[in-house]
Amino acid sequence: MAAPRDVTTTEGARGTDGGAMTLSRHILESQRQQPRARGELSVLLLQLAFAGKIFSHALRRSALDRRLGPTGDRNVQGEATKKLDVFGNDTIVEAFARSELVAALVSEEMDEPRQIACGKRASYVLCVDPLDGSSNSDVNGVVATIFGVYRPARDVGAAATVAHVRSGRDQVAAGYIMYGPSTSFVYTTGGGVHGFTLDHDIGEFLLTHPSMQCPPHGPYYGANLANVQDWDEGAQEYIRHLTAGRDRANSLRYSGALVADIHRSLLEGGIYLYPADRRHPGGKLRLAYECAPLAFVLEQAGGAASTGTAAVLDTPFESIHQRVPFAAGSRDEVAIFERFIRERR
Ligand code: AFP
Repeated sequence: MAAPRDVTTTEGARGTDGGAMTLSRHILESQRQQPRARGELSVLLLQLAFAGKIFSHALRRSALDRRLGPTGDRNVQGEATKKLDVFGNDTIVEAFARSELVAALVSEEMDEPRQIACGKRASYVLCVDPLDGSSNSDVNGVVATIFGVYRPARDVGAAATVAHVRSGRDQVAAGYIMYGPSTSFVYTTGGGVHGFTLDHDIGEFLLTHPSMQCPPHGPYYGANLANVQDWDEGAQEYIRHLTAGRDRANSLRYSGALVADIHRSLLEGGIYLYPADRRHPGGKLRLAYECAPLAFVLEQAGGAASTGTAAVLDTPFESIHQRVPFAAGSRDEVAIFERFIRERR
């Protein structure tokens, strides 16, 4: 789906007719280029943006409204759940519970897919990580919502089901909402990657990063180096390659929020790594709602995302909380990482 013609002028984002390029306008202009589109995906994306505005507002007030800290429970991953994890998940569920836009909702915070009663004939399955980087939420760090919109194969008239999602290639849209100094909405529907910034004064996401391109290589790498001794040899060799000699210009940037580190690579080049380790023999990050959506965004921006041995988007789905090793960012950096893995297997 080709992106609508848009330009970013000095006074901000404008359409070619000089009007402000809002997310709504951008999505609808993209839809017009799809003659068979019925508008459901457009409304689904705008509903995600609405949930992002709600969450952005709550995050900014979280300390004031006593929303910080743990709930005392653990999620299906066995991870301690934060109050903001629950709020983020509830916000997404509430945004889609009475809509006919999705047939099922998959979330990091829910053991099983949530079937949406009104979505019996919906074409899409929505997979989300409502709060990526929750370990940052109590320390005013960057967090994000990651989303992947899947259109699984299905019988005519039947509801789309998670069971029929084959891989990340079944996505028709993906992106993230990053809650940092500003709130960004970055998405793709297969026609490039486009970034919007929330103007809190008017409550609109405005185009600030049209047609984002991931540099083929870059100076930054992000990884939890406390685990490096548990990585396989190829991954360890790659880190030694990155840090060998003083003339290397590589700099470590690891924020604790996958999206923040990927967003940096998307804009300035670099690589993010979470290889398998002793605590996570199959990798830590989840395929359906973390790695595959970000892989779609990166590939659409000219970047790459790999498990180390295969493209993330080609990795078959086996379960909704399936984990994979993850190396993603600039395509040249990912290719070098894959070469180290291949040569030392
Ligand atoms: P949380 O959402 O539980 O904080 O996990 C965040 C994350 O999935 C990803 O966003 C980070 O890059 C990575 O895990 C951090 O993992 P480590 O704490 O093991 O480095």
